[in-house]
Amino acid sequence: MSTSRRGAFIVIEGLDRSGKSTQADVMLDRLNASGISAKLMKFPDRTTAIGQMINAYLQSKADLDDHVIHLLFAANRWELASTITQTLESGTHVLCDRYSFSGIAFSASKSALKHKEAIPTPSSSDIPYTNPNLSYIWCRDPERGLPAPDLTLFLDISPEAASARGGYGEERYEKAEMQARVREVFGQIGNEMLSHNQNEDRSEPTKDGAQPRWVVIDAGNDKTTVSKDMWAHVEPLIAGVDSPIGRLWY
Ligand code: FDM
Ligand code: MG
Repeated sequence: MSTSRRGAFIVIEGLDRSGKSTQADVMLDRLNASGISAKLMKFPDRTTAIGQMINAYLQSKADLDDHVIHLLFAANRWELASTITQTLESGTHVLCDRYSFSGIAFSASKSALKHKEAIPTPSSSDIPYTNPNLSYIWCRDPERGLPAPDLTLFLDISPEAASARGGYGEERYEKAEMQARVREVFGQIGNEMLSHNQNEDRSEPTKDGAQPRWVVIDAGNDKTTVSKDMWAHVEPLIAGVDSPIGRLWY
């Protein structure tokens, strides 16, 4: 890659059991096998002090207020934001297994579950808050300003197909009803990202315009098909990116 180009920031999102981690490994191997420098990251990163608090919460060894755990997930990204930026600027691609979109989707859908209300939407009814607990906007705000992915691959799978892959595990959130809610909020985030893409006034982060920033991949297909579908969107980025690193929701 030429020295003026930075690495691409590629995020893989999706429900539990959609194949994110498997596909991230496949992609990393493929890039490395071609001599392309890429680093794999994952959120939550459970190795930091904040990550250990998140881990205890997910394993039900600790109880935390819903707002607190939401902010810890966001803080876990902020503590690694400079690593992401520096890695990209050094010309290395960053592949990331989950990011801010999981942060919003899981917290906002938890609120919807708890209150048995419709999924909170980023509409005017949100300001002033009609749903003060973990509204979509409240959940999104701590993520504002984080490095923006150049591409997000959303691995879409129905909760039924996901649970047929061997059932959910023991961690918090690994329940069919929650997953169905999470998928709805992910759909809403996708719509918001896509409408943002179509705003012609935006100058960053991709200049060529050909690369949509949020792509839905049918993760119900076999592993090889999913890898191939994902690669078609990643390939245009492997030569590096010219434009500066964007920031989320600015
Ligand atoms: N999760 C993940 C969140 O609730 N918020 C976040 O910001 C992130 C990154 O944590 F249920 C949820 C999603 C999942 C759980 O994730 C653990 P992994 O990928 O299974 O480790
Ligand atoms: Mg999990």
